[in-house]
Amino acid sequence: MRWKKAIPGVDQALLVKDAAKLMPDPMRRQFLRGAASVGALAFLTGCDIIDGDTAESVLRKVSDFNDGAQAAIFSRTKLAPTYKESDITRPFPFNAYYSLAEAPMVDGASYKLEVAGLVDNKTPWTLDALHALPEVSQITRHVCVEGWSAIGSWQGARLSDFLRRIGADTRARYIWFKCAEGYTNTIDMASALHPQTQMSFKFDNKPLPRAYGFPMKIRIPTKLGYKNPKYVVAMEVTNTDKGGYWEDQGYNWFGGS
Ligand SMILES: Nc1nc2c(c(=O)[nH]1)N[C@H]1C(S)=C(S)[C@@H](COP(=O)(O)O)O[C@H]1N2
Ligand SMILES: [Mo]
Repeated sequence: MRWKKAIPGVDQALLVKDAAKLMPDPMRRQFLRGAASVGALAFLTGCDIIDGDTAESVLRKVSDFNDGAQAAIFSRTKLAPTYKESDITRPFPFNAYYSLAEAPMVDGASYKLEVAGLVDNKTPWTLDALHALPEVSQITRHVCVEGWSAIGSWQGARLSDFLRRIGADTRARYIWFKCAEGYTNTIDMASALHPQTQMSFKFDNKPLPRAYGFPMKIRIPTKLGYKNPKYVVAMEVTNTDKGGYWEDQGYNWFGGS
């Protein structure tokens, strides 16, 4: 794992434990129960602690973490920080539970996004129809629990716009996503309706490369990387928590704000 090299000479597990001690409850309990890692610390402090910080400065950042910052992270309505074009990490990392050579190769021409559950209109969506949705753009930080983060640029439709168009029952609790290779993910409705939650079709203003989830990924800058499903082929609006690939293996369900 890349993060083992993050801070030379510092035991990452001890650092994470020390940082947790500085956190107020219930944040501490939530953190320790869930994705307690250097990556999650980076997410919580809003800093890229991987790029050359000392253990001391990481701990200082956690202890400086005031009520305002916490409200920003745990509120589902506040916006994630945005960045400049020149901040984009190049090359942007690929990550999955397999190598890039094994990543799904989805055929855009025959692709149809399946829509199921508590929605008025279950007609599957072609890529052309999806691309006709009003476009929004964001440059935000993607944080992986494995201990790296990177700034990327994504363009696509607001997921909330899409949900309105299909007549989704937005009082439902969850949205479940299914990906081409079998990865799955459940998110809460408030996060789905967050203004920065995006159905992304482009990375850096170009069609989403295969590495980053062609033809569509769900980009949620208020959540950790594993809550951002790539190669999405189906979604279901539901009141049943159907879990997800990493959540089922013990990662924190919320994975962010
Ligand atoms: N379909 C699918 N989506 C996925 C994953 C995956 O393995 N399969 N990995 C998740 C994790 S842990 C991360 S960090 C990001 C990586 O996205 P990237 O390759 O665009 O950096 O995708 C997330 N979404
Ligand atoms: Mo990740």
